[in-house]
Amino acid sequence: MYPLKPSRRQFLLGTSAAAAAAAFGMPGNAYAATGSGGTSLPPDQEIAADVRTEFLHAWNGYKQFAWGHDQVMPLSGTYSEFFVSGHPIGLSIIEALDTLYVMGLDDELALGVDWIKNNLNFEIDGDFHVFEFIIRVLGGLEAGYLATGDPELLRLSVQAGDLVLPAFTKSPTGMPYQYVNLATGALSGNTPPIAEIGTNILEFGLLSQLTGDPKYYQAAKTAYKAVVERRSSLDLLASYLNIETGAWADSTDQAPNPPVDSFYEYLWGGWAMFRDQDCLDWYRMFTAAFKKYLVEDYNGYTWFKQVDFTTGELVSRDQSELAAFYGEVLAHGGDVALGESYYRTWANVASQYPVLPEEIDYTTLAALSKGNQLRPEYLNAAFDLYVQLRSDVYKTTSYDYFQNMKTYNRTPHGYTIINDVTTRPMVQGDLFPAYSFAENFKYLWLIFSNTPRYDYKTGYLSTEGKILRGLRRA
Ligand code: DMJ
Repeated sequence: MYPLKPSRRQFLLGTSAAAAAAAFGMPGNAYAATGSGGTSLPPDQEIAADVRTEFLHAWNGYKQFAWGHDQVMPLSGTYSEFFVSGHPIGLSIIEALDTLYVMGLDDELALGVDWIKNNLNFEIDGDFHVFEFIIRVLGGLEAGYLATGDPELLRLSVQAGDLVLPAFTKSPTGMPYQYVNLATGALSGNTPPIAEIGTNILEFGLLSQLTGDPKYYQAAKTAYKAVVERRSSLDLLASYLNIETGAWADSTDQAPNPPVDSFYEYLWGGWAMFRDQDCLDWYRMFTAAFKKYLVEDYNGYTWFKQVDFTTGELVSRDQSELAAFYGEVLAHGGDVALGESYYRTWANVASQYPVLPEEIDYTTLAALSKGNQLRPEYLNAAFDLYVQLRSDVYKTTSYDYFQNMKTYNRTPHGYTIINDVTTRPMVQGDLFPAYSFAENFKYLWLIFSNTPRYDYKTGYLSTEGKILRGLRRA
């Protein structure tokens, strides 16, 4: 239990809104505009109970309209498949396993595991996206295994890993193809972004640990190394590589935005989970280059500009909401002030858009892409920064995020995406992305519940919110 200090309100609002805004690095009344209203938060356990209730609201919508399918469409009461149209793999169930566990929803977890054991079949003649399959399916099954100890989940994890491993081992460079047909093994897609090449060392590394077979870890490491070797003399990387020729397909370094974001996140992860010295050295090398060429102070806030990776010349000043997680990685890596500063940047954007737009022009904060796919990244950063630093400000901003979710994303049958966050009322879309079962509610729950089922000191989560270390068996 991490009780809120009586001084919380003072910390955020102080004797005047301006003083508090200054403490948080924001102009004027920016914070009050987030909807916190200046009131103290309810007790942690009350918030946690509410989070679980709202998670169940989303889960029950999925059970009612989409059980066994990949994703629920809660407005129309229908469903859609994520990987291959017409071929469900129960993705939302796989993504939810460890969330159900840490929330103590053991009956629901048992239902989910039962469905997987009786129905999950990877014999599908269709192209599966290797990166998404690894972070969502392999990671989800592994976390489900760690939560339950059920050997069938380990068997399925191994099967999942073996299905995508040839995307790496049959590539001439060791960098993975983008798609694999699960029934035929056919590989396709030869120019992935580097996030798709590097975001696998956690899931593959864990699989090597669980099986004692190093081949998964080695494949991930080979792929990582192949990208790092192609860095420019400035220690910068572009975004897309041809994995057959090894040639870059573009010239822009856009870290930590997609589609390169988790490439850098997993370098830190390779060190944090496996004490891989190369990963740490590479992480430090790229972070130093970011600080030199990408990081800039613009209108009083910290941003990452996009530059030519060979010259360092400015390309653009856009920022994706998906980059908002990066403050927690920086803090993990020892750059706490920079990480907190980048978080404050996004808190300021959140003070102007209660649901963040997918992409902004950071010179004006104008929304370049006005939707929001129920994105968890800003909350992901708050969770990790809170666990690292125990500063109440991350609880308060998370609470605001939760209240805004309830205000804008809630529907009678669950939660849904927003097609336009700039209108009032906001325009809702019709999808509950499966990752929100793995991420949004889990981060909120872990922040406020202080659950004994998670070890806050040693825990480590994947880019998809899967708890790959730190689950404590009940
Ligand atoms: C998730 O699938 C993961 O967080 C991934 O790393 C990037 N984006 C989505 C959620 O926005």
